[in-house]
Amino acid sequence: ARIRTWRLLSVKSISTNPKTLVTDSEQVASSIKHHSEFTPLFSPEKFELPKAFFATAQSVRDALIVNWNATYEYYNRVNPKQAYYLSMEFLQGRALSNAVGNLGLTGAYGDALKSLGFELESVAGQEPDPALGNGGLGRLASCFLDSLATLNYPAWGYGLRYKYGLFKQIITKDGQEEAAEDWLELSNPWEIVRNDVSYPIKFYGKVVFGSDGKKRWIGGEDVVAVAYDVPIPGYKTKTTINLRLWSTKAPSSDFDLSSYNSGKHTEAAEALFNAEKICYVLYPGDESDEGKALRLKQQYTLCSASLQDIVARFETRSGGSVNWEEFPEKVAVQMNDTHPTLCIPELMRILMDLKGLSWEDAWRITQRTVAYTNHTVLPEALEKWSLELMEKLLPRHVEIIEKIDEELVSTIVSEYGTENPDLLKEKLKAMRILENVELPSAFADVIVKPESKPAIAEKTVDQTKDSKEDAQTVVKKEVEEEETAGVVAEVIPEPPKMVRMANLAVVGGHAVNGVAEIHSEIVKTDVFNDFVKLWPDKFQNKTNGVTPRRWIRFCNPYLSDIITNWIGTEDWVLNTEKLAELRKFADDEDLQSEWRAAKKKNKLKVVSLIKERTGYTVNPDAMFDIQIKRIHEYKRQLLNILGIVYRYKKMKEMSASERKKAFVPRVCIFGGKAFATYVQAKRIVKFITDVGSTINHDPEIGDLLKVIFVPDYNVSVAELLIPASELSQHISTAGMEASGTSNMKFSMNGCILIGSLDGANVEIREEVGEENFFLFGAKADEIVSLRKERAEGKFVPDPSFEEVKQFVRSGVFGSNNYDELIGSLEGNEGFGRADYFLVGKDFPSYVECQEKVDKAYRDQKRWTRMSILNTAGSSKFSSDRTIHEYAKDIWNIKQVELP
Ligand code: T68
Repeated sequence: ARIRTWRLLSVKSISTNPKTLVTDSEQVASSIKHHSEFTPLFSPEKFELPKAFFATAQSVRDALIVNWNATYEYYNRVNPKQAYYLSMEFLQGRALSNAVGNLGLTGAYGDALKSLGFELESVAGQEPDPALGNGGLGRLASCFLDSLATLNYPAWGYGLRYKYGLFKQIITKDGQEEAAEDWLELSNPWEIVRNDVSYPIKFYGKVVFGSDGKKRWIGGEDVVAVAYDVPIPGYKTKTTINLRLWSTKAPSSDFDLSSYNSGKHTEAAEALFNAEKICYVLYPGDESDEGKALRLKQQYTLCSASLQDIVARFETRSGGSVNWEEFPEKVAVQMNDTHPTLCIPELMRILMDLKGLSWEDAWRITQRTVAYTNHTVLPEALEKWSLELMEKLLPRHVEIIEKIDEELVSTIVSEYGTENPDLLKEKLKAMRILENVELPSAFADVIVKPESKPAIAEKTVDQTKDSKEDAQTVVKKEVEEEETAGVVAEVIPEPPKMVRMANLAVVGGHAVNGVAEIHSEIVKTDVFNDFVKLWPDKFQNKTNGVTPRRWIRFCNPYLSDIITNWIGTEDWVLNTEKLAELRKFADDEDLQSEWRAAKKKNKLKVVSLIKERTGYTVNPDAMFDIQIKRIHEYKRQLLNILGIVYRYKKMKEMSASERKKAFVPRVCIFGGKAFATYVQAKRIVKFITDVGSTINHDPEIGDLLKVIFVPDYNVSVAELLIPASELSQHISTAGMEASGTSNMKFSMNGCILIGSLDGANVEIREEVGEENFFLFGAKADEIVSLRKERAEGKFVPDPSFEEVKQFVRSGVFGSNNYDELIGSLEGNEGFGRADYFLVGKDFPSYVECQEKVDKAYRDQKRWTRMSILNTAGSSKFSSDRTIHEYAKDIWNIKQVELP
């Protein structure tokens, strides 16, 4: 009925009929003009770029809505099993070029805008980058949506509509500063608010028994989650799926009119603010208790609203007869990392408390429905929540989690028996969901109580929530804690009771997957090894992928045209296996020269970007050497910049002519945000920009070396940099990068990688051929013994490493002596663990490898061949392949093509 009403309305109110796709440029132009007038966001007298963007977007949105409605209507009719991808982050990037590209309307929109006096590219450039994500995990979610739509899989994404994105990064002489990213300031033309789709979300309160003897949760604070839908078009298909983002508001009764009228304006609106602030920012600071509670509220809002919506859809589509056993045959829920793990107790609560199912039935259904993707092996990045906080905020969920924990304890006890109490104790400690919590009473006498002090595990710093302190500070504190413990034992506080979300996700889900082969192996042999012994079949690998639409076809039209011409079809955009056909032309001189010309055009765009964003002028004929990713110690931007410093020192020791002979000119480009409270990462940013200021102004060096930090790295910046890259750096300490996805994007665009044997690098190297990949550094299985050697003082650093540190300390890069930064590589007194990320260990092999890079680059034929073979070997890394694997091995969903 809703669809019928909409059609009637649309015919009356829109000048061009949007029921059929508007495909010719005249109609497109009239639709754009129509929106500039009848969907106004700006005053009528002018028609400038910002207005052109919004009018164009609104016109494209009409087309998307037609397809969205058709898709929704069809799925309602055939009721297929549907996958739901729950993620706290979606890094969508700009939507306009992607949407017109997927609709096959780039030409029509380009011509239409021309007739109105605009260029499509400049209009598209007006769109703010929605920064609803922080890094690879969020971008992966967006690539998956593109593939799901393109491949006609019935699926939706669910996330939160943050009013402000992550943050805008400003680079000053003091390093990184953060400012609010007001991406919704001018409104978001892609979203469709569904005022009729909203759900109550409760917090706090208590659990009571209802008249039926069943438990009920009476909330103490109520908010409402409202749906905002973002249509996700597939490439060359009518299928348009949905990204449903929740925004929170107070129930309408919560505005206190009498307080307001008595002059207490702020108090009157308090409930409104309390509700709305849940969706203000991605990763609100969580140092304070309020901050922690807010983050937990965000996670619960995502889980609760999405599951209420999914359950409601299941009931509607079941018609009059709901059979809950069929729920897992209609619904697959994928949890993107542990952030949506509350899905497990929330689905249990809905099924038991609201739908009346027994514990056993609810548990079986929940387990069959949800699955968990792990994105990190760093122990401190595995999320934990304080039990105390959770008990206050979500009392009913804690009861459910306690029962799941109790059943797990029972499983562990029967698996390991009680004959060896030490072993049993160890396993319980490692595997339980509740940490530092007494055993459930039924098991109290089975073994002794848990230790009062947790063992000090090896720790590093990762990701966002755990990134407040750098590695040394963490260690220093641990040492201090240990010392204190020895002296006055009675002051040791009780260890905090925690809920381990990863353990809950593993226990509650039917599948657990890592995101690259090496990572999934580490997940099995290390992080979740104990669980693998219990449930070996749960564990899988799903190597990440990226969408070839955004990441080559649309961001690199020059190269795409060349590929299409040489392969003879544009099918490769959907069937990336066809890229392999380029192999046979890798030495063809015509292809090689076209290939280089495309690279040059892309480099010229980056020359302008760099000029505009940093003021520096760089030489487009130099090698573009790029490292773009979140700033993190394990990703080792420090290794890269120290390599550059070493190169600079060597240059300075030579005469001008020697220098020219010895080094290939390079523009070394960095981009990435450091989490606002991650001190060491911010030091690294500052150091890179300091090194840049010195080198870039050194007249002896000129075009031979430039160091650029592109501020405010985001998806749109990546879309410019990746096509222009010749060398890219993926140089994490082996075993620490789960997969990486930019490595795939670079390789696809004919960039050669320098990398450690880590994450998806391993598989990329296999696919493109080891001679087309610059490998260096320690292997994952050597890391533990290398760290031990380092800690025991047995490691003798290479003289080159001593030399580069000495050079930094000498003050060439300003008055700062970089004590903390360089100290972290040494394990001096007070600096805790020595060089945890093994920068010093890998430095000589990195420098040597960079020499090989220079040598290879001098031979442009060889280099171009390597470049072509990278693109040719990148077919595995399409997210289409990844999504087919999830669909088959985890979700059990089938493609549904619209008639
Ligand atoms: C990334 N993880 C992995 N995490 O680091 C990367 N974490 O290797 C992998 O390719 C990518 O996931 C996709 O699988 C992240 O991006 C986060 O952003 C994050 C955010 C909050 C808390 C923890």
